[in-house]
Amino acid sequence: MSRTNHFTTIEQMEADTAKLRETACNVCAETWEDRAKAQTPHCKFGEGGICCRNCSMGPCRITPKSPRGICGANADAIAARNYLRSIAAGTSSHSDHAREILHVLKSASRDGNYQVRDELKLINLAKEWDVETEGRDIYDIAHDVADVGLLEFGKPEGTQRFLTRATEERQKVWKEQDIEPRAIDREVVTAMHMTHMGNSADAEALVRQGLRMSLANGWGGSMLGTEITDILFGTPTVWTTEGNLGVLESDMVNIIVHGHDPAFSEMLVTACEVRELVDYAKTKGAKGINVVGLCCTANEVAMRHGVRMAGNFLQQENVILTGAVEMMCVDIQCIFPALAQLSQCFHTKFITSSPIARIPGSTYVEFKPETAFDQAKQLVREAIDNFQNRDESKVYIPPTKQTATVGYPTEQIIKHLDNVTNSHVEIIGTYKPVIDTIRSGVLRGAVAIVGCNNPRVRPDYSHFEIMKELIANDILIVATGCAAQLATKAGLLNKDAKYLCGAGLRRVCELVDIPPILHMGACVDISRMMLLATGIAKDWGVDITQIPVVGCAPEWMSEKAVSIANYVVSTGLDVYLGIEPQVNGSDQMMEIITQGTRKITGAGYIINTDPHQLVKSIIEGIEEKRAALGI
Ligand code: BF8
Ligand code: SF4
Repeated sequence: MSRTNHFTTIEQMEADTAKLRETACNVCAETWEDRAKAQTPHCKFGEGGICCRNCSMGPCRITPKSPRGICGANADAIAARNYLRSIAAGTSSHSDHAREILHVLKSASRDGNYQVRDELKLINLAKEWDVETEGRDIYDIAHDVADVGLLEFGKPEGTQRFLTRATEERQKVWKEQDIEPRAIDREVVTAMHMTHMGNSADAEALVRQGLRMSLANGWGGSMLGTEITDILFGTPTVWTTEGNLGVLESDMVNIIVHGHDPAFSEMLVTACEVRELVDYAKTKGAKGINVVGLCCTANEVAMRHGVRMAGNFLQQENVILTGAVEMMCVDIQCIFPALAQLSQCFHTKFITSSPIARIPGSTYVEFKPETAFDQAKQLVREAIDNFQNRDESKVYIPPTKQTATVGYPTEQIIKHLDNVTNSHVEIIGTYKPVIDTIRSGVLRGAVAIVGCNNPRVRPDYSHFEIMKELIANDILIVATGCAAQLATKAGLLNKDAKYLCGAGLRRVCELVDIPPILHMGACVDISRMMLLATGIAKDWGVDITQIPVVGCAPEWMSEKAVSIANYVVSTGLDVYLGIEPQVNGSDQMMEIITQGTRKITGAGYIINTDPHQLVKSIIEGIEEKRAALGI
């Protein structure tokens, strides 16, 4: 039985989790709720960012009695160095992900495991990068494009190629402020060098490097990741799918793909469709193979194949706790090491696949582009063989799920706008229709809601409250990552969510035939949001800092999110945070991240851990931008 309402409340989601925690209790397993409790209260030095272990004279902790570390570094220096190191880790994660995808493009061939699916996007990128295209084989072009892309990581001279996609005003700001990112690896290495013992102690200089390095992510690594993934696997299109635990099937072989790198999950999804394997599943008593996604992988495969989504970050243990998962295959990032032990309480096979994410207790199958499809088929076969080991006495699948319309990269947004402007040739292919609705006040503005969920606040609650309030106030939302997953679980990606909107947004949803929250993909796809905001500013003819568009990460937790928040601020958009960055042990750092960056990039953070107050300040911020534009 499925339960599909207009939307699923947080209380319903929590009730499902409570049932699954009973299962955890029965199999003597712990979950993040238990560990979060055991970790509370959190270390105040860590929370404030004022514990330094950058050399072995320490660790040094800042207190009123000991305001300097042994070397003399104060709270400002230590908090800023720790903050910069977070941005370095986040930038590295997205960018290394992109590098892997570029290597996959390098290995692509007509008869190999990976092909070029979006030739037009490849040709356009080749032209943007001055790679010869005339009369050449598409794979020769692809390999040259991959080489040029790979050089973005280590080229000795010059800045990131994608910077020229930004508005002229942004390019000028980045140049004048000396935060134009050079090679991606260079920016990360510079950050690590700056934070080594005995180097920078100046908080502002450290934050400036954070801005520059984050741009190497948003307008470098992440943008590369998105572009090359589209070239290899196709630019996403609109799909109707479903989300939440109810997408697991009691009578099918359930295979979960979890992580971020689509090279792995794409192969598994394709393998699950192989006729011979589906038939094999039937010989084992299953009705078929049910492949579903978790976290950002879910976003990737939902947008390209309509694959259903089991949930977001803090749902990962719940999925195993259903007792109905034959295999969970993970690649990189945001994977709880706890999953290995938890899987052992059930029949679930837990497969790791990347040398970047090795987890004790997992079965490690290193995934290689040359053998990818055979490896994927072998894993699916093993999952099918495991179906007979399912212990029905441990199985409980909460029936809750919602339908969701997903897959709105910028190309799809433009296409939908074009559909309603067919008589006005001059605005075809532009954001002018949406600008007109913002100008006239039918829409007040737009908010990009991104990021994780986090036990520091009631998980998913902040997302839900903020989203409902924004759409009720005629503010369109674009979402990625685990925020988009919450919208999926809640039913807010359903076109019926228009009934929760103000009259203006509802009219837009009906006219353009969209839900009020547009699912733009995984966290690397926040680069798509940067291009969307850039396109709006260009078509409007104003600076990006002027448009009534902001970013919001209500429940962020990862270092990737710190890097993202910095590149969004560097791009000129304010970022509203529902979790405080770990720098509050330094008054100077709190001032820099909320005010100081405004003098550099024109934007900064607004922080409030109360979602109702946060959404109030978002709406006020949007109205202020409108007033400044005289609209
Ligand atoms: O990159 S939103 S918990 S899954 S970090 Fe992770 Fe956060 Fe989810 Fe995707 Ni993004
Ligand atoms: Fe202490 Fe300075 Fe070493 Fe940090 S770098 S641990 S503050 S002595």
